[in-house]
Amino acid sequence: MRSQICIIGGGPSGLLLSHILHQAGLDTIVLERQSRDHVLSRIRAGVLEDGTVALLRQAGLGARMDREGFAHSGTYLAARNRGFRVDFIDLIGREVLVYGQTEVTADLYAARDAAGGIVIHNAADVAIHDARGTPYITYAKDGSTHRVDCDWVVGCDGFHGVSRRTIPPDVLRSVEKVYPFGWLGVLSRTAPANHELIYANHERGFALASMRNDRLSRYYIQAPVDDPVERWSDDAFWDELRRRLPADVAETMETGPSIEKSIAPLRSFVAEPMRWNRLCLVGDAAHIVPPTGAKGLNLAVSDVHYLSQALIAHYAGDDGPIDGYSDRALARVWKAVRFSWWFTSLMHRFPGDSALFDQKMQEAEIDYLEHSRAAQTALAENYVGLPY
Ligand code: RFL
Ligand code: PHB
Repeated sequence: MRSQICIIGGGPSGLLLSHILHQAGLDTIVLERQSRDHVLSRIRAGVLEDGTVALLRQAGLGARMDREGFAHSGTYLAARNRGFRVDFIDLIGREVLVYGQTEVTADLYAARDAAGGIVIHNAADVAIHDARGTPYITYAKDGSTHRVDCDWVVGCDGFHGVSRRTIPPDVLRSVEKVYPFGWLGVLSRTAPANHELIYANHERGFALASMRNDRLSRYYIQAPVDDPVERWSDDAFWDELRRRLPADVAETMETGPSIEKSIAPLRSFVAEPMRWNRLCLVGDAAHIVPPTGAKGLNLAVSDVHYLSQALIAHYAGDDGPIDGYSDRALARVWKAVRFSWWFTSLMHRFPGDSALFDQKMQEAEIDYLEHSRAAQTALAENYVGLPY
């Protein structure tokens, strides 16, 4: 097989890139290790920046999102069981949309199907060859090895994928911070605790009240990353969540059986550069942020924006944008890494000797945020999303 661009990974990055390039008349093949059902069953992000929403609409992917997504013009921050609202519209005149990554991915698959796009699932042992010259990819499926020749390889294969590892270690520089805790997440068919998200700082640890729709809630609590999920009964989860949320919310919130429960580690990670010869990296393949700022999926979308423009320019005879892709994408990535690190540091309990001092500093900063329009504006700008 031959394709101008071979995309490894059929998550949101790979599918969106494939879709936008197709609309510009470029041909792509997407190779995905998992089945489609597996990709669509992963519960992940829930909050879309306004720039992400605009890009999805522009790519013709806005119909169901605009019908079923929920515009949130603010969010709540809480400390010591008391919350206050940060009003995005009042502060910066922009807002976010609550629409799950699962739904974005389903819309992308529907759009690729309608356009006759090629997405090969259950592709095992994907390997990248000759990325320095004329690249080709090999993969195994149905008992035989297949080959795709291409001009460009794009690694959209997430943190554990093969693409980043193909770049020689003397070229790639990785920077990483692993946080000493994880997030225990629960999805339940219950009404959301509040009409907007609540990010809660508490002496027992962070908690987040989020949602997917009127009858589907998503909650997280900070927990030891090596806690076995089975140790957390539903009752234990709800009791701990209620202890950490604002008192008025905890008293009235609906609880019920969990339909998904998992623990995710928290890390900040950036690999530079995001291009090596004919191989480019996009999304989680190049960078990871802790979920506190809701930035991961949104960064994947901004990478797709820069790279799609760059590849379109390349095929029109202009190599300036593709030569600048890595620097351009990373400039935005680092700012989101900073915001996610800051918000994580502000809201979580860190083990260690200075725990009480750290807690006092957090409470003072949250108090400052409550009463300073300047501080709230900085939060709102970053949360709703920096410009492309
Ligand atoms: P993905 O989604 O990981 O997709 C990569 C795809 O590549 C496939 N793959 C391979 N295919 C072929 N060969 C190989 N060798 C392969 N190795 C892997 C995988 O099967 C997969 O299908 O990366 P992508 O597309 O870059 O998208 C990134 C986002 O998924 C991620 O950043 C977000 O989910 C992060 N995230 C959040 N982001 C937000 O913007 N807002 C949020 O509110 C938010 N909340 C979250 C999150 C991530 C979480 N977890 C579980 C880590 C909440 C959580 C709990
Ligand atoms: C979610 O709803 O899954 C979610 C929302 C906001 C975050 C992280 C996750 O910051």
